[in-house]
Parts: sequence; structure tokens; C-alpha cells
Amino acid sequence: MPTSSTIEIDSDDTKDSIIEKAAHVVPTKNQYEALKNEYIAFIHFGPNTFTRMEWGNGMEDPKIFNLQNLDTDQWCKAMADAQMKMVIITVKHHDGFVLWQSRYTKHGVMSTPFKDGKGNILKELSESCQKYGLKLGVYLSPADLYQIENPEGLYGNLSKYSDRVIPRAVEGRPFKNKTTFTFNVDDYNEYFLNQLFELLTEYGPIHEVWFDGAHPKRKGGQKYNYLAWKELISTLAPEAVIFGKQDIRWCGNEAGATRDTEWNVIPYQMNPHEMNSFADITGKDIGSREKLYDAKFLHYQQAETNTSIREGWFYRDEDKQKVRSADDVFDMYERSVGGNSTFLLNIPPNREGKFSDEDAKVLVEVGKRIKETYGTNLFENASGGKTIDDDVLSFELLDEADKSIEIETSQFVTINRIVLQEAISTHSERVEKHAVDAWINGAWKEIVSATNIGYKRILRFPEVTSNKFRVRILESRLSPAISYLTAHYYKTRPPQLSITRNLEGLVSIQPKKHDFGWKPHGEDISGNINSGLEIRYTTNGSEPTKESQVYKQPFAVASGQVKAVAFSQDQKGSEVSKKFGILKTNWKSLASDSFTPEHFDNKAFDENPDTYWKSKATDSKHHLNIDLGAVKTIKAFMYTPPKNDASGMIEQGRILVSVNAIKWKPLESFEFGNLINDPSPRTHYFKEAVSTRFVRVESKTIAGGEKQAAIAELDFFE
Ligand code: FUL
Repeated sequence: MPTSSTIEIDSDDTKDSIIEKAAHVVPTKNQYEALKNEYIAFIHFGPNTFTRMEWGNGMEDPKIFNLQNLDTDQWCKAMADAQMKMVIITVKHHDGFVLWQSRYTKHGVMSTPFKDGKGNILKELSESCQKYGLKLGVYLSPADLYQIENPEGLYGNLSKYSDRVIPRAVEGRPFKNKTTFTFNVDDYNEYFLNQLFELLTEYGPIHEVWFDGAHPKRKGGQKYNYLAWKELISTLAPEAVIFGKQDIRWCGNEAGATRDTEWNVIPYQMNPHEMNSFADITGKDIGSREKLYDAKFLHYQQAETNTSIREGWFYRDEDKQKVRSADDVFDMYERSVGGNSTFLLNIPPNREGKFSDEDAKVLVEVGKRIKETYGTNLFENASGGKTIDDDVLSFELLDEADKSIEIETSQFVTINRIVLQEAISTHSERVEKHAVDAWINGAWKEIVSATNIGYKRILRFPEVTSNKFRVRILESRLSPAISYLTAHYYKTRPPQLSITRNLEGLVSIQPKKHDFGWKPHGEDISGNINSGLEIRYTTNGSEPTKESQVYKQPFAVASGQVKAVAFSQDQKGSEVSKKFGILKTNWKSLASDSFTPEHFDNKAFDENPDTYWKSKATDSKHHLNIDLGAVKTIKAFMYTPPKNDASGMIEQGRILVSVNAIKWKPLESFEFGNLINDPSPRTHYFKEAVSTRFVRVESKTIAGGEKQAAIAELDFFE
């Protein structure tokens, strides 16, 4: 059966013949080249960078794009260091503002102070790309709010369809490329085609055209003549893949989440080569056998896993907009590239026209880890047939009789990653389930298993040492062709730990969650990348060593100090220590002077520093009275202010005690400095220990002259 990127299902096809057809669906040459990029960059840049908005409204004065400096070399250097192979830039986002010198609009860089209106961001980027060996792609938003909102706007203006010559000639600005097209289209489609013509003929080869599906607004029933756009793109940029249409699909989320099984041979009800519009595919299972049985066409369409390194697609600020950790990005890289998709990571340049330092640092660190881990193949020179040689296109075709490959290395190797590739360009993606064994103590032992492979599968597992390994294909669509098989070692970096206790007194020790609040993907990052990690702890104040207790599950601590350290094979992480006050299980609030919605009294002692009690704003003092549930002898108290709310930090105050919760006796005054800049927990030791059941915390002054008091967590130490 011949291979093709799209195969039609006939009415007399059986389940078996459908699967046989699926096993012959292969990527086009352009799709295959795009897959080989593996890790690529996204750039969101425009008026939103200056307004701090995620979506503009199209009515922005172009002058707000007040760019003074631009350093596209710095972007490209960081991307190349990161091991990225291409960059896709938002030459026009939904607001309609263009980043290049278009002949067809004034709503763009030409109307800004940047280089007196002569600047051209796309041109500078394309030159930097040449310098650093990166491919270039463009994001041209079909949604265009400027063309919707301005009175002469072309979007949805109900213009008549007629034959239009593309490009429309503009006096004094001829094109070097003399190709012309005639399309029967309306005003907005003509505008869009003219702009595509500029983009695809004047900035060197373009390797990807990205069509976004989002629409903040629509008007006049505007239709998109995609089939005309496609004809123009394939003529002018024959090497380009098109995103959001037949070549590349959105993975279905913007969080960096990946499917455990990402099939790129997927079912269609119509011939994708003739389709004008494509719906988003967001389901969990999109290409299993069951899904394929319902197809009218089987089509190769790879996924791009797209997300942002910052909280948001556009740059906003340095302090509030968090940046992903290198661990997070590296994990996403392994899950997406090693999960049969392309990793498209957005790095939004700042208002100085540069990548912020923190973003650049993460890129470089991840690039270093990719090079260190995947730059060395520990199966090099091993025996294992055509899967081991350097030629990615040669393969071992595994027949029914023996669907396994054995690898023998000349020396023992210690590995925790295996990479597998199928010969997809000739034999499609066929593996449905596979496992890897290592020869340990005279027997085969399974070390990892997974589902499909496709373009690439990265397997991660706790490190093993052996000189014999075996890949077993457990289920497949016809005979699978394995083209590449390598082994690697990722050096585990013991993560920072965090120690928490719940209200019942159970202490948990976990890798610290990086502060990143945008579109959670729910993955256990540290667990994914750091196989073979061990956490050890003490509860008597001593330093944890390799001999200390191993942490397996939450354990009870009434009060005292817990210290913990993560160990990987040869490395020790940094020690964390946490002091726990008396248990808060039976604490009750007797009264506070006031509280604001959601910030109830008990949030001050719920063992969750992310929630807090907060009083109303008044000029008088604030207080919170607590019943500790029983008489306790206390000698210190700890105040944890809210981390992300600087308007209620208690700078000065008093602790009072009572025998009946009616009459209160002052015990001690306290004072904490620099809370706004450093909202970390603060401890105050009493001159003498005191036995009491009822305690009042009273504020005198609030940091920054504010008028509300807030407590994220209160602790008393025995
Ligand atoms: C979305 C857009 O609405 C966002 O602004 C961003 O460009 C993202 C990549 O695609 O659909």
C-alpha cells in the first residue's frame, strides 16, 4: 500500500483495513522537517507590551508602542543557547497592529516613535535569525480589532466578492517578487492576502505561518477564504507549514499539558486538504483505534504544545508576573518533544526590546540540560542493528515473530532516559505499546513502559546500570519500524523542599512548588524529572544525613523542629528547616474587632499561609482573640504576614492574655521591621514563659501607614 499524508476510507473498509491504512499515513516533507525542529520559540510583542493587556481592543493609539531599543540579537542568542530551532513572532495580534512596514495599513510600527516610524521589527528579527541559524515563522491573526473598530476598517464591511489581483500595487513601493495571483475575495481577505504576500516575499524564507483561532470580536459575518491563503502560502513559501490548519494542530491547551498518548494520525470527516476551516481538537483520546474506525479520512497532523514562560503571553512587569522555573520548562520539553509533539515556548520581550534576565537565564539553563543530557548517547557503538547507527532514516522493521531489539554495550552504563523514534516518514507511527528491560542479576527486568512512539518518545525512569537492554513492542499497527534508539543520563538536581503541617498535625515534605500562577498543568515536575530522589528528615533539631529517617508519607509532629534534605545518587540538596508551634487543631476565635469578606478570623490559624484574617480599615487598633483549647505554657510567638497583600502587615502591637477571656492583661509589646519588602515569618520571644488558654494579638501600627490588620498564620511555641 502506498504511503500518503491523507488516506480516504472507503465504504467497504473493515476495521483491519482501516488500521492498515492508518499505518501508511506519513507526514509531508514539510511536516517532517517541522517535527525535526522539536523545540521552537514564540514571541508575543506589540502594544500589549506597553498597555500590560493580554488582548488589545484595536483602538490603541499606535504611539503607545513607545519602543526605544530593540535587541533581536539578544533574543536569538538566548533561543540558540536554549537549543531552539525556529522563532514565530506575532507580526499582527488580535489588535491589528503590525510589526513590519506594511504597504496596506498605517496601524503599526510606521506610526510609532520607534526609529521615527521607520523601524521594522520583523526585518531586524529575520536578520538576527540568519546570524544565529534560526528559522523564522509568522503569526498573523485573522481576528483584527483595528479593522473591526475603525470606520474605514475592512473586517466585516460587507464588501462584494470580486476578482482581486494580489499583491495590489502601491505607488512607489514595488515588489521584487513579480508573482501575482487572482482570487475571488472580499476586502478583508484581499487585505490579509496582500499582507501575507509582503511577509512571505520580503523577509527571507518563512517556515511556519501561524493562524490563531481566537476571536475577541467578530463583525459582518466576515468569512476567511483560507483556501486562497493556502494557495498563496504554498506558492510563495513552499517550505512553510501552516498552523491551525491541515499541517499542524493546537495541542488543545495553553498550559503545557501533554497527552500520555499523542497520536498524529487522526480521523477527519472531510478531506483536510479541501477544508476551509478547522475546529480545535481538545479531547483526551484523539487517535486510538476506536477513534479511527469512525473516520472518513485518516490524516497526518502533528501537535504543537504551546505555552508561555511567563504568566501571560505578553510581557507586563518584573515583580508580579512570574517566570517558570528551569525544572518546569525542562519537564515540558521532555513531555512534549518526547511525546510526539513540538514544543513551542513563548518568551515575551520587555519594553526595553529584550528578553528579561530571568527569562534568558531559564532558557540558557534548560538549553544546558538538553545538551548535557541528550548530547551524549550512552548506546553509542553498542550492538543493536540499524536503530543504533547515526542514520535517523535507517530502521529495523520488526515482524510479528520477534518484536524486540536487544542492545549490548561494551561497558556497563548507568542510564535514566531512553529515546525511541519510529521511521514515520516511510512507515508511519505504528507502535501502540512498548516496554524496556535491563539485564540485571542474570534476568530481564522491566524498567519502563509507555504507549505510542511516533516521531519521538522520551522514556524517564530511575537510573539503572547494565550492559544489556531490550526494547519490546507489545502492541502495534502492522510491523513497526524503529529508526533510532539512544540512552542518556540526566543528572538529578535535588530540588528545594518545603515542609508543611496540616491542622491535624501531620507534616508533609515535598519539593517546593515554584510560584507560577498561570494556567496550571497539574504535573509533578520534580517527580517527573528527578527519578531516584530520596528525602530524609529529623525531628530533634539535628542535621539530616543519609542515615536519617526516609520520608515516605506525612507524619505527626505536635510541636518542634523538622529538618529535611533531598538526596539523589551523588548529590545532596540544601537543608530546609521548619519550627512548628503548638497544635492548632482545637483553636477557636473568640472574637476579632472585624473581618473583611473571605478573610475570616480562623484564616489566621488554619496552617495555610496563603489565606489570612484581615480586619476592616479603621483608625483604631485591631485585635484577634484566640482560645487555644487548653492551658498552654508559651514562650514565643510567630507572626506570618500575608505574602501577596502588603496592606495589613502588623508592624507594632501587643500580646495580651486572660484567665476568663473577658479581662485582658498586657503581656508584651512587639515590633517587626521591613515587612513589606520581606514578608517572611517573624518570631518574638517573651521575657518569661506564660501559662494561658486565652491570647489576644493587638495591632498598634500597620506597615506603610495602612489601616487594616492581617495575619496569615499565628504560632505559639512551648
Ligand atoms: C490565543 C490568543 O488569543 C492569545 O492571545 C495568544 O496569542 C495565544 C497563543 O493564542 O488564542
